[in-house]
Amino acid sequence: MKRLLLTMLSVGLVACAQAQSDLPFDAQPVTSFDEPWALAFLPDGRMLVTERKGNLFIVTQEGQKVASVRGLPDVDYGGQGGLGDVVLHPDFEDNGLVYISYAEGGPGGTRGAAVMRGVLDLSGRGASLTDAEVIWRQYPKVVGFGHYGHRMAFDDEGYLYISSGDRQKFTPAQDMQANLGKILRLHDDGSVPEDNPFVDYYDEDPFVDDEGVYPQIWSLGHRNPLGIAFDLDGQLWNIEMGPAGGDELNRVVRGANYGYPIVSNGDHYDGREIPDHDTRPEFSAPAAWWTPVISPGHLMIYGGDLFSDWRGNALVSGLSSQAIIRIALDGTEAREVERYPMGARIRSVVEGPAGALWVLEDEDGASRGRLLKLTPKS
Ligand SMILES: [Ca+2]
Repeated sequence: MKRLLLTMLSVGLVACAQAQSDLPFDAQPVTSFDEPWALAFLPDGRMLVTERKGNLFIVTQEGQKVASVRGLPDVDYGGQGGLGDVVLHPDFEDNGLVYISYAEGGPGGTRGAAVMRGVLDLSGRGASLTDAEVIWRQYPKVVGFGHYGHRMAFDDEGYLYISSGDRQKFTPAQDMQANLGKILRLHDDGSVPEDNPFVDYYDEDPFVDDEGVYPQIWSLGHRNPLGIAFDLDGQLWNIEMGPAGGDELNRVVRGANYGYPIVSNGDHYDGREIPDHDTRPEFSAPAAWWTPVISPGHLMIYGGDLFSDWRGNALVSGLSSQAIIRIALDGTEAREVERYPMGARIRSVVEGPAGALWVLEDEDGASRGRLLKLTPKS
């Protein structure tokens, strides 16, 4: 409730400062979805769009849903769970590989995120995911419906990064025997690169064996990292929901520990204090943080020419803040420069062909799950 009140206050202030007519873009509604979550462009200019209940659509830029992709896994829909992210393999045009993330059920009412890849077969009627295989899973599976994280991004060398939330269990973010509350780095088939920072961790800790998930870990101490993206220099950033206050944008460094739940610039929802980052300099502090929160749903870095002033900026999708937040990145520094009120919870913003921005609204209350196309105001 505290978060809600603070957010309503901040939205009100922003809305007063900048009326809709002042937005630097036109927002054209294209179509709408049932609880959409992620969007990725195919080389032919069409889009893949996920819906949380388990649908993956192929959609034209005019908004026509030309196919619902078959061959998807059963997803554990509920709470924050369901079908999540979708990304293409960097060599998609040769291998047709598509990666999806989703929540799956386990024994005893447990759940966890998983990543499946398969070949997108567009040759027949409709579309299907063939030769599908699960290449990664959250470990351990736990009860509860929140903080899956499960965003994905490939770097220029073809390594796959996965953000993994703490599943609202706090301590796993610091537990090297769990891959919760981490960012993982994998080969495209889910295997572990030998140069990952913690592959030899069992030499350092007598209480772990050499069968654990720690070789996957690239960075730790994350809460619910809902966006990961590489900037134009190839540096990885992540955005994550803080607890009551303290949403974070982190410059993600190999082997770094971002301190959650030991430190946070927010505090627990029940009012208990979490020491701020500046009390424990051994943990990496965020490059930018927000109280009142913005409730980030996704992160992208703009690389296009259409919004030419925004090149190299980060764009954060704001859920409770109902805004797109533009952030200037400068080496290790990050600074919010502008906030665009959208009048709906924003789940994802993606750069499309020719530099237009494609926005997925969340579907919750007055937010209607629309797909919008943003172009500079003419
Ligand atoms: Ca704090």
